[in-house]
Amino acid sequence: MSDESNKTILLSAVRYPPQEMLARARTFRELASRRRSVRDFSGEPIPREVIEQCLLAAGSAPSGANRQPWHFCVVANSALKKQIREGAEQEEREFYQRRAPQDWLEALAPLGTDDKKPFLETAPFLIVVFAEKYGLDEKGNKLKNYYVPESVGIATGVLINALHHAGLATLTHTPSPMKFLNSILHRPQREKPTMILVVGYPAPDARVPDIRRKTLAEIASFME
Ligand code: IYR
Repeated sequence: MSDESNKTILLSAVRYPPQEMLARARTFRELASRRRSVRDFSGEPIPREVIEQCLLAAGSAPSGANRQPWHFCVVANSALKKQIREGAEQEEREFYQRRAPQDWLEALAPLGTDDKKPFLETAPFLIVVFAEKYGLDEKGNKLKNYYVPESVGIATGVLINALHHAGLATLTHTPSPMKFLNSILHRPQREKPTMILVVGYPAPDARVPDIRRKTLAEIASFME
C-alpha cells in the first residue's frame, strides 16, 4: 500500500477531569431520556439550517470501511409529502387489516397506532433514510459496502439525538414495504429506504403513551 492511501493525522481529543466527565454523562443521559416518539406534529416551519447541521452530525457516524453508505432525502414539498402519506397509508392499511399477525397487533396496542398517518403531511420535514446497498466508484463500477444496516442504524441514531438536542421532535416511521419511496423520490434501486424520520415541533396538545424505559440492570451487565 502506498503512503498516500494510508495517510494519518494526529487525533484531536478532549479529556475531562472525572467530575466533569460524570456531569457531562449525566447531562447527556437526561437529555437523551427526555426524547419521546411523537405522533402529533405542529405545522410550524423550522429552519432548514438546523436540519443541515443535524444531517452533518449524522454523517459523522462510524461506518464499515468508512463507506458512509447512507443518503438522507429531506422532503419539505407539500405535494411530495402528500404522495408519501398516500403510499404509506396504503401499505399500513394492508398491514393493520391483513398482514400483521395477532401478536404484533397486541404489541402495538399500547402505542395506539393505526393506519392513518396525518403527520406525514403536517410535519414540516420528512427525512427519508436510504441505505446504499453498494456504492459506485468514479468510473461507475460497483463498490462493495460493509455492515450497511449497522452503519445506517448508527447514523440514524445520531440524527435522532441531534434533532432532539436542537429541540425538535421526531418519529421513526416504518411503513412496510417501503419501495414506493424510491419512485416518489427518484432514488436509484441500489438505495434501500430504511425509515421515514418525521421532524418538527410537537403539537401544543401532543400526548404520548405512558411507557417506561428498562433499568440499567435490565439492559446491561458488568463482568468485573
Ligand atoms: N409501521 C406501522 C406499525 C408499527 C410497527 C412498529 I414495530 C412500531 O413500533 C410502531 C408501528 C406503523 O407505523 O403504524
